Amino acid sequence: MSEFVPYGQPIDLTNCDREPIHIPGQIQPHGFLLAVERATLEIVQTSDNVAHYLGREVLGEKLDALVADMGSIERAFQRERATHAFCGAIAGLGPFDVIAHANGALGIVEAEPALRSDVAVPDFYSFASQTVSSLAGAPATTREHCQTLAETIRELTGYDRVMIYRFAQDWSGHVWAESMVPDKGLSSYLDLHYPASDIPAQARALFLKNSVRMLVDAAYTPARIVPELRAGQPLDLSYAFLRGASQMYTEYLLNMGVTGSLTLALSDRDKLWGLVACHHYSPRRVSHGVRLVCELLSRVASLQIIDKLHADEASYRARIAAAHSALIEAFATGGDPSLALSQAPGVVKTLVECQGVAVVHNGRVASEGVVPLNQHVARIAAMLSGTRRNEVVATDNLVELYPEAAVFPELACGVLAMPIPGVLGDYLMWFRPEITRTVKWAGDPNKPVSYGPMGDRLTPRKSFELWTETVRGRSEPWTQDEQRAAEQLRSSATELLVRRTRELERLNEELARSNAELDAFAYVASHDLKEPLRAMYNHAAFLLKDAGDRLSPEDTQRGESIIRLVKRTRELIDALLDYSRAGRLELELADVDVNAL
Ligand code: BLA
Repeated sequence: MSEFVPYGQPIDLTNCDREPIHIPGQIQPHGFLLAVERATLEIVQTSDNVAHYLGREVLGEKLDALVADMGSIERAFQRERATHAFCGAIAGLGPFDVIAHANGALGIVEAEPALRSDVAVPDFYSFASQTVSSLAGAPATTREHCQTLAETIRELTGYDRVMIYRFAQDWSGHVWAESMVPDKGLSSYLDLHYPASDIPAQARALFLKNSVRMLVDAAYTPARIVPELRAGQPLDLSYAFLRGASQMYTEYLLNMGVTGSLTLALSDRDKLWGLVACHHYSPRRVSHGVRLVCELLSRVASLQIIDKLHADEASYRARIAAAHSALIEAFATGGDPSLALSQAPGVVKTLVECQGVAVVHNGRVASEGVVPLNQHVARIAAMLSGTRRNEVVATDNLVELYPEAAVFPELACGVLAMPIPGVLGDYLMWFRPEITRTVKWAGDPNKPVSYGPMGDRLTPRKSFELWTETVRGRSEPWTQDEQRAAEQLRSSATELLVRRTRELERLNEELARSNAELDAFAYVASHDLKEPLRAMYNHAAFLLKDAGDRLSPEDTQRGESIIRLVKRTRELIDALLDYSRAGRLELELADVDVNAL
């Protein structure tokens, strides 16, 4: 995080991401605050509204002179997290909800008049535990789960609107679930997106320290901490419930017409993943007990939701694995994998979430779903095979790689491209459109009620516009699982190709071996055959020579016939022998009269 603007310096839209909100120098006035030396219990700082509650100033007094139940305060002083010490009297007045925590050498005590309207905490606990078990049992989607949480929190707290706000990787966020009071004509914020700057890093960090945050009245008059500084330092209120709010936030709320808010952290161990944001259109305060129950509920629900998200991710991975097998089968069938896939783009499309898919094979494009024109797809493939050969390429900003993509953001701003092994320039491509095309923008629920001194920036409308700017030309990014899916598909396909090449080599070798065997056989056979032929020739020749004059002309002819046939047979065997000798008949070009041929 960047360094804080020094305490007391003015904050505006240019430096609000560095506002030191943990040292606001003031608290909300629905309670009062005492800071004491833990060692001596001397009250060294107070909020300047103490007299309003206690009828007098108490600075310099001892805390144990005001409070009867010091034991529970001392116990709370052992902890950094603000802990409910007791509900009871202070200085003979009461009852107050007293909350205390330690901050270095100081102990901080916060007191809020107890709310008479409160339902007993044990009732809330049983309500909460019922809700938790019904959430656990429900076979719902993650979003439905969030919806249940929003409805439960609204029922529990009575706020007009309860939203589940979910952070993205870049800390922008969107309203994921919403429950509204039905009879106030409120319009929905569901699915609206906001930039990271609306809840800056230091505000998010404080939610990990204190996961419940109530602002009773955005138009409050602050109660100042006096004395303002001790040893030159302002009082650190990171863990204090009464901590005064940033004007950036109060003005934001007032511009929306919202006065009271309650915000609860949704985290996964030490990572904030969302908020429960409650709005009320008039000032609203709920007791510490109700806040505790909400906190408990949010913590448990957060774990359940994270669990469900992990399960969703696992089932997406299983879906990817199934598609992977189907694709590999398509690769394996037939002779030409690219061709096989170009005949089955529908199978390709099932691998990852996308709007469309294209198979590029020998410069030709087969597609399914929404994709850019074939000529663009072919050019993207050619460009990638030139610059990123053999690489899986994933981008949520296609224009960066292929500037012409600027003209079709609704078709493709993101591409996941996988070179098909074996044929240079053949590709599988999955496409996603610009994020804003997939975002719902229903009516104008963000119409501001008023503008404060910072103008129209602190309005959801302006925020949404700014968020839209940050994602212009970008698609939903490809997750690691999705990129890995393409990598794995490529390596499986490569493996398949290698295996197939090896198989071919093996077949070749086998063929060569049987050829050699055949050669040997032919060689031996021809020799063996020539032997009796030679004998036949000799016998016939001797017969003609020795008994020539005793033979009839027919018998002489027959004898000559035998000799001719033997010669002919020998020629045939020689031809076979020539063929069977390695290299076969080698033809010298000089042997052939090409003209005559
Ligand atoms: C705080 N801003 C917040 C919080 C929310 C929002 C939920 C936490 C609330 C809390 O502390 O109780 C934003 N609230 C929203 C949004 C919606 C909503 C987006 O209901 C949409 C429906 N805020 C700005 C800008 C700045 C800024 C431009 O919009 C300056 C960088 C600052 N927001 C800001 C600060 C806080 C805050 C400093 C912390 C307030 C505090 O704890 O004092």
